[in-house]
Amino acid sequence: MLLATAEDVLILTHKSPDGDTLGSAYGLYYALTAIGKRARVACSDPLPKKFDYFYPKAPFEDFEPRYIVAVDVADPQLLGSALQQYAGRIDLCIDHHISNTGYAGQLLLDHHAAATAEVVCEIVNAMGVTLTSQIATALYTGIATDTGCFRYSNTSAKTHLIASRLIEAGIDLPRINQLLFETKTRARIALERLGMATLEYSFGQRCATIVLSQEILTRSGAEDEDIDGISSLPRQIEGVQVGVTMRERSEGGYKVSLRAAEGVDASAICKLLGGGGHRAAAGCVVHGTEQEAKAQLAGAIATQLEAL
Ligand SMILES: [Mn+2]
Repeated sequence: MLLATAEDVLILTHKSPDGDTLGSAYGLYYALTAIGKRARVACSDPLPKKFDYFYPKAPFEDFEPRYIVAVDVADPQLLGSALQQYAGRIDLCIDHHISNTGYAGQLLLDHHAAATAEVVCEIVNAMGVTLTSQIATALYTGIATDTGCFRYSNTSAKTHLIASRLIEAGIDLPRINQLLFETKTRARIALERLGMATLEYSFGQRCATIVLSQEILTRSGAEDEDIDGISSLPRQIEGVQVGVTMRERSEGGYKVSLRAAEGVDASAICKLLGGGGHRAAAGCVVHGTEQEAKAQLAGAIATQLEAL
C-alpha cells in the first residue's frame, strides 16, 4: 500500500466538516503518527466544538507535504476555498460516496460502507497499526455520526463488526454517545423552541413545516453547528410523511430541507424546485416571501402526497 510508505502526509477534510470527515482524518492522523510518520489534518472551515474530545491538544508540526490524502471528499470542490490549492494534487482519496468524481491519483472507495471511517479502520488494520483508543475514538465518531448512532438504513452487520473492534480498543462509549447524541447547546434548544412554535400542518397532517426566520436565527444565537440536523424534527411527528424546514437566507428566499418517510420521494419534490438529494432527505432553494415559498412547496409536495 502506498500510504504505508508515504512520508509527510497532509490529510484533507471536506468543508462544513462533519463527524465522518473529521473522525476519518484524525483516526488516520493518529495511526500515521503512531508509526512515526509526520502528518497533519487541514480543513477549510473552523472545527465544530462538539468533536473536541478527539482533537489533538498540541498544534500540528509544520512541514511541506509529500503525500496528500482526502477523506470523505466526493468532489474536489467540497474541499472549500482554503484547500483548493491542493485540488489537483491529491494522491489518495478514501471515501464511501458512490458519487465520487475520481479526482485523486488513487481512489479507495467502498460505497457499501456506512462511513468513510469504516474504510479508514480497515486501512489502519491493513497497515498493521495497533488500534489505540485514541484512533478508535475518532473512527467511532465517524461511524456513529454517519449512521445516526447505528439507526439509519446504511448501518450493516459489517458496520457493527467494525464498531465492535473499536469498542474493544477501549473507547469511552457512553461518554462519546452522550456528547454526540444526548447533548445540545443552549442556542440549539432556543432554536428548537422558537422553530417548533412556527409548526404548521398541511395535507391532512401528513406534511409538517417549520420556518427558521432570520429573526429566529438571530434571537436563538444559533451558529451553523447548532442548526445542523434540526430538519429531522418535523419528520419525527407521528403520521408525518414529509417534514419541511425552511431556513430564511440573509440574501432573501429560503433554503429548504425535506425529510420524507418510506414511500415518499423527497428528491423528486426538490427536483421540481431546482434542487436534489436522496429519497429520504433532499433540499432546494425557494425564492419569494414566506407565503410565496410555501405555496411553491405545496405545489411540489402535492405531486407526491396526492399520488398516494
Ligand atoms: Mn461520510
